[in-house]
Amino acid sequence: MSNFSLKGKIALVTGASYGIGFAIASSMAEAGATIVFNDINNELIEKGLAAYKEKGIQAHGYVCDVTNEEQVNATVAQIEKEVGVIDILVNNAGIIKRIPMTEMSAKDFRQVIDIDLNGPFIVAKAVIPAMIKKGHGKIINICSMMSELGRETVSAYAAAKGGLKMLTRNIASEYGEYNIQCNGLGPGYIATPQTAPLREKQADGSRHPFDSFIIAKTPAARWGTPEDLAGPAVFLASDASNFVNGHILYVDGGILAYIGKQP
Ligand code: NAP
Ligand code: GCO
Repeated sequence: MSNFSLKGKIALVTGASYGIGFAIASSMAEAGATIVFNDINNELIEKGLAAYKEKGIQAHGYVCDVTNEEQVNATVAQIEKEVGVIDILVNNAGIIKRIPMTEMSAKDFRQVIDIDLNGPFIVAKAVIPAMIKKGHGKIINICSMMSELGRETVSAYAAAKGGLKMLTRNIASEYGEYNIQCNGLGPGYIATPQTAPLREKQADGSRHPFDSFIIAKTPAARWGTPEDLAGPAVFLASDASNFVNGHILYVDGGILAYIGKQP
């Protein structure tokens, strides 16, 4: 179907030198888009560029911290000059800190909110004006199971991802009339460096208890892979989703549908 094609589109995927962002950007390139990504230092950009090249993708990489509004504005202006106007933005850059709430400093809490919630606000704000002028735009915010659920140690992350769900709905509400669709993509538990500590083998070689817990809590009975997000991301970036706005598409192997196994 031609309306799933991203041919001629320019996609900016934040924090996409590896992990979920890299897989999403690679799938968008496969669908025909030109890929632009950023990360926080040159080493990551070089690593990312090499990984894209290995897949036959000619990506454009920029050093830019999504929490720095001046840097983001300058980078978006540079991308518009060097590559073109951004048609698709994927707010993927994010961090997590797993600390019990009563032991967490306000500084750590703020840092998570800054990267995971203020970052998407700052980058979306920078790209929307040109999208309005161009007459269309797609913004995909990478949400989480924690946009809906809580669990011990992730208060800041859950607050940020819950906020990102509502920022998604608000961007859709505020800019839908300009033919801008803003949707969320909510990955379940995906095997990436971010979740590696939750999958570390125990000293006796057995599974980490959290690893076993996730397998039991997921009807698909496995962790997701970054590639599981590829098709849904291309859908939300393409004309096939032009009347889908303010929606959060959970790609979680069924976690949110499931009450869990009886112990
Ligand atoms: P990851 O492996 O840690 O990758 C995140 C990327 O964002 C890294 O390249 C990171 O760079 C970059 N980044 C961090 N802070 C940044 C900043 N201020 N400016 C620009 N880039 C920055 O994480 P992932 O698992 O692929 O996750 C990607 C997104 O999906 C995140 O928003 C995450 O919350 C979300 N998510 C992940 C899962 C999961 O199970 N893995 C599930 C749901 C949602 P550094 O290497 O320097 O940190
Ligand atoms: C955690 C996890 C998560 C996931 C993800 C779930 O510690 O519970 O890291 O929160 O990475 O966002 O969708």
